[in-house]
Amino acid sequence: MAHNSTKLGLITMAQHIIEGQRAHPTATGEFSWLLSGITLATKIIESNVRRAGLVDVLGDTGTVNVQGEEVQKLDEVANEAIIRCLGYRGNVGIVASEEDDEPITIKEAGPAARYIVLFVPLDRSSNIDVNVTIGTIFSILQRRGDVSGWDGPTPHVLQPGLKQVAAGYVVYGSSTVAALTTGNGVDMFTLDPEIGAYVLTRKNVKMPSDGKSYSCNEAYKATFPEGYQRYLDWAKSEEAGNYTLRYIGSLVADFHRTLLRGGVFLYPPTLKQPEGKLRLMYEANPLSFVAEQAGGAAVDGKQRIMEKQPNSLHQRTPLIIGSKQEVDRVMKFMSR
Ligand code: P6P
Repeated sequence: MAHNSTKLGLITMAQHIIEGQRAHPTATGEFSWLLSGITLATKIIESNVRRAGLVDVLGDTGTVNVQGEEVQKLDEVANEAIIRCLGYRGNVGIVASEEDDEPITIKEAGPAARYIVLFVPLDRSSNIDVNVTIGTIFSILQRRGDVSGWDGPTPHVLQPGLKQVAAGYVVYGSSTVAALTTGNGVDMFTLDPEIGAYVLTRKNVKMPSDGKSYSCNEAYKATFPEGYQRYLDWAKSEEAGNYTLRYIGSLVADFHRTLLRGGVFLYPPTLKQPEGKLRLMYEANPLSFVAEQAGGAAVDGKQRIMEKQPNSLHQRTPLIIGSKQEVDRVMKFMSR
């Protein structure tokens, strides 16, 4: 093993993806080129996150986005970084951001328009003001082959999660970690600030099949549908035995912990948001792809998240995601 200071033993994300593509003779380097656009943008985001307070990126911009949320200065920095980095990749035809009302068409047709990238530039960015972990989420689709002509980006964007060709997230925590799936398991990469590269640190990550931990904002429990309330009451009962509650309020951070430690994350329907709060296309779908590739599960209380046919870019969904046994257990309380 080469001495750590030479770092010759390391495998970067780009190397790992290219090696993975060698297993697919039809694959071209363009997919790894696309992903390097995303990782470049997250390095720009990370450098701003790490210097928040030293550079003027804290606080809000005084504007409200399509979600009705106050746009934080870092939201704009992150959104701009991802759109610019993807715009120059030469193979991304459409980008769709949580921050923007409509998808942005970069290229309408041809090989340069092959990929569609949906993303949350900076999830729960308001947590940056109190130094709490935040994250970026991305989902990659391909243009539909069964749509002839061009009637705008929407028909190509509104595809179920099962059509994703890749998905992942970056969690800006005590270290900056990227989790990625291209449909052959989940790998994790840690950003090495000394060389500015994401280095492979966990291969073929598997979510524990169970876990006595639930992650949910119980402040809204009284307005959850009864099945969820029954599950939460059970989890606190002697019969369940020693469940813990862990909730950071950043979806990426709560999911990352659930992926590594097991347990279940729930964001049920509430009185205020009867469809749920989280967005199907660029939050639930990408994290569900990662969860399932790691052996976990993700449902909306009725059906598998990735089978849902989206009707609109920003539509919301209830989300129950985590260890297979824990998701199945929650679902049992739905049907009682
Ligand atoms: P609440 C961020 O706005 C977000 O959508 C997710 O990051 C997080 O899981 C959720 O909100 C938390 O919502 O209602 O508990 O503050």
